[in-house]
Amino acid sequence: MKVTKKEFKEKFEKRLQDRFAISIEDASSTELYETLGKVIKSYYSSDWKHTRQDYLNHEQKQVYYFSIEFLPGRMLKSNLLNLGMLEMVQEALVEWNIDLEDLVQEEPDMALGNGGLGRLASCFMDSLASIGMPGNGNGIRYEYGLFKQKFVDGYQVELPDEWLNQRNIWEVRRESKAVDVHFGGNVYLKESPTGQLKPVYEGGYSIKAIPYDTGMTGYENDTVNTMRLWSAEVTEEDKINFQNFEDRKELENLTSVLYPDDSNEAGLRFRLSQEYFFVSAGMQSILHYYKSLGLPMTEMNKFIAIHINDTHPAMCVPELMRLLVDEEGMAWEKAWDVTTKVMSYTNHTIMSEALEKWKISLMKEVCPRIYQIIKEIDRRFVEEWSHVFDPELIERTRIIRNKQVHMAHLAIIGTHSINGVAKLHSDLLKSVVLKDFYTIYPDRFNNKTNGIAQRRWSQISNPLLSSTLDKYIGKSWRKNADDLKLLLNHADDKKVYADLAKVKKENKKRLAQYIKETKGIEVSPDAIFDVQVKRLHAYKRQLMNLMHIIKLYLDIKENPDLDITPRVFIFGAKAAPSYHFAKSVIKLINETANLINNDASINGKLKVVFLENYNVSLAELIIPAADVSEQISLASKEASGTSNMKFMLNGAVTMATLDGANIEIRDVVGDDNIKIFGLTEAEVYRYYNEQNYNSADIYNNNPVIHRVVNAFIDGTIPNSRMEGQEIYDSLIKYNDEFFILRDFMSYCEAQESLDADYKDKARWGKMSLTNIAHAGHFSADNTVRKYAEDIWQIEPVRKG
Ligand code: GPV
Repeated sequence: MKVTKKEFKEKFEKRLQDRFAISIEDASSTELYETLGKVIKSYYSSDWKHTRQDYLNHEQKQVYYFSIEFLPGRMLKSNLLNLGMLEMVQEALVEWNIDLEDLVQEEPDMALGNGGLGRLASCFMDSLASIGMPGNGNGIRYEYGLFKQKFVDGYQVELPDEWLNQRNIWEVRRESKAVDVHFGGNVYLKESPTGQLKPVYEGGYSIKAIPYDTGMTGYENDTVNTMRLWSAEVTEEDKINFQNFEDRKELENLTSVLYPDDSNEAGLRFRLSQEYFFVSAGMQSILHYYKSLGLPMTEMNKFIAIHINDTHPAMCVPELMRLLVDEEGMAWEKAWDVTTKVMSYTNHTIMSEALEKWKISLMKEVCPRIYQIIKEIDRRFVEEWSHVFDPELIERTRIIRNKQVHMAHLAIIGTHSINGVAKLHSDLLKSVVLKDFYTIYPDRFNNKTNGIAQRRWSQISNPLLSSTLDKYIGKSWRKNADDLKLLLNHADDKKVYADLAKVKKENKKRLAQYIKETKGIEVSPDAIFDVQVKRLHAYKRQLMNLMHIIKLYLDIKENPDLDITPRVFIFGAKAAPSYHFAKSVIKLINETANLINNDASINGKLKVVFLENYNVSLAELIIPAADVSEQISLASKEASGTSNMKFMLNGAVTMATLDGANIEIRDVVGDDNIKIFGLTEAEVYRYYNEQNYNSADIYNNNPVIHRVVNAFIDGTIPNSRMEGQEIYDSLIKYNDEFFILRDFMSYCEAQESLDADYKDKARWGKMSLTNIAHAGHFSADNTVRKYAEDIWQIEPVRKG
C-alpha cells in the first residue's frame, strides 16, 4: 500500500475532528493514539476483506491455530511497519510536534498469555500473514490479562491487568457470528427412528460465545489474516435457567481471567470450562464456514487444518467428532478418519507437572457428551491395538487411566502429527516421554524448531541496529531474514564491529535511563549487561545466576582489586502467584540487589536490577540492550526457549546449557561464538538412571560452593531468613532437583571466559556479529513454512 504523507495527514485530521471535534494542538495523547489506530485500521480494512474473500473464492485450505494464550504485545508499530507506513507516519507526526513513541505508550500491552507458549502463537500469527498463508488464530478474549507485577519490600505482589478499561482499538465485535456453547446437564443416547443413536440432553446451560476479530497484518504484502478471540456472555433469558448461583457466577465469568500458571496445571473446573468454551465455539464456527462452501463433509481435511497448541485445546478432537457424528449424522469411522486428518498437535514440555490430566468426574460435569466421546475413542483405541502390542503398553497409552483423562494421549491418538519445538525436545519425546506412542505411531512424530517474528524483534525493537544493517548489507534482510547472512561478508571488518558496538551502547543508554526512572538505580552503559528474562521457574535456574552474582560479590569483597569488567545483572520474571519457591527466589534476588547496589566498597563493579512486570513491551526495550543472554536451564528441561533467538538477533552472546534450541544456536554460530557449559542431557539422564546425584557431597567438598550456599543462611543476604532457609533446603536437604551445584563451577568458568572475551573488542565484535548473521535461521517465517508443508498442507495464496 502506498499512502502519501499528505493523504495521511488529511485523513488523520479529519478523523480527529469527526471523533473528538478538536484540532491536533488540543488533542491528548490518548485521543491522538485512538485516532491513529482508527486511521491505520481504515487503511487495512479493505485488504482484510479481500484476504478473506480470496481464501473463500479459491476454496483455499486454511489452518486454524487453537491456542489458549496469545501474547501479541502492542500492535501499533507492528501494523505501521507491516503496512509500509512506519517512517512516513513518524515524519508526519513530527511535523505536528508529536513523538510517535508517546502514542505507543498509550496502547495497553495485550497480555493474554503467560510466556513462551503464547508469544510463539503470536509470532506465528505474524509470520502466517507475512508469508501470505491462510492462517487463523482461535483463542479467548480474557477481560483481565496476565497480572501486573509489583515489588513491595522485595516481594512480588500481583495486580489485575484491566487492559480493556482503555478501549481495544484493534478488535471488531462480530455479534452475527456468535454461537452457543453447552455445558453440564445429563446426556443419554436414544435410538432414532432410523436406528441411529442420538444424544438427548437434559438440563445444563448454554453460554453465548461472541467472537472478537483482530486483523493480523502481513509484512508489505496486502494480506490481513484474522485472530478470533471468544468472549462469554450470558443473556438475561439464560440467567433465569440457572439452577444455582455458583454455576451462574462461574459461567458468567468464564472469559474474565487468564490462569497465571506457566508450565503447570492446576486441574480446576473453571479452567476446563474455559478450554471447552473456546474449543466448541471455534469448532462450531469453522463448521459453519465449511458448510457454507457446500463441499462434502468427508473431504473436510482437504480444506481445513486445525492445530492444537499444547493440550489445552485437545478437546477439538472429540468436539469435531461430536459435530460430525451427532449433528451431521456421519458414521463414526468416517468421522474419525476426517478428524485425525484435520488435526495436528504441538507438545511444549516434557515436565510431568505440566501434562494435563482431568478427573473423569470433573469432565462428566462440565461436558458430559465430550466425556462419552472420549470414552468411545479410548475403547476403540484399545480394541484396535491390544492385539498388536504388549497389553501393558496399551494400558500405559490409554486416554482414560486411573480415573483421569490424559489430554496428551487424546491429542496424540486423535491427530496425524505431533511435533516438539526443538530437535532435542522432539528426540526426547520419541525416546523417553512419549516413547510408547512412538512405538505405536512412528510416522506421526516430527520436529519443528520454534522461531520468532523477526521484524518485531529487530526493526521495531531495534531501529538503530536495523539502519546499521541496511548500511552494510542492504535492505533485503528486512523481508527475508536469511539475508542477515550477508553480514558474514564483513565478518572481519573492525569498522562494522565498532558500528555495532555503538548501536549496542545507545540501546544500553536507553535501558539505563529506564532503570534509573523506574528503580532509581544508576548503571553504566560501559558495563556488561547480563540479562535473564523469562518466567521464574526452578528448572530455568535463575537461582544459579543469583549464586554466581553472590560469588562475584564475595570475591570482590575479599579482593577489591579483582580485575573484572563491571557488570549489570538484569532480571525480569513473573512467578505464578501460587508458586512459593519461585517467589522466594524473587525475594532473594531483590535483597541481594539491595545489598550489592548499596555497597560502596565494591566500587560499582556489580549492579543487580530486577525490573518489574516483564512483558512483551519491556522485552522490546531490554533485549536490544543485552550483551549476554542467560539460557541456563538444566539440560533436557527447556523444550526450546525463544528469547534465546531474540537475544541472538540483537547481537547478544548466549551463556548456554546444551538445552532446547540453544543446541541449534550453537550449531549455526559455532562453538567460538557461544558460551556452553554444564551437564549434557545424556549426563542428566545418567544421574536419573543411576540415582546417584548427591548435592550435599558437592557442598561439603567444594569450598567455593559451600561459601556461596551458606550466604543464604548466614545473614549475608539481609531480610530473607525464611526464604534463604528454603533455598538452602532445596539445594541441600532436598538434593538440588535441577543440579545447580553440579553445574555451578562450570558456569562460573564460562562466565570468566566470557569476561575475557568481552575485554577483547575484536573478539567480542566478531562473536556479536556472527550471532546476528545467523539469526535468520530462527525466523518464524521459516518455521511456519515447514508447518505448512509438512503438517498442514497449505500454500500461500497471497503474495508472501
Ligand atoms: I507446557 N511453554 C510455556 O511457555 N508455557 C507452557 O505452559 C508450556 C511451555 C514454553 C516452553 O517452556 C519453552 O521452552 C518454549 O520455547 C515455548 O513454550 C514455546 O514452545
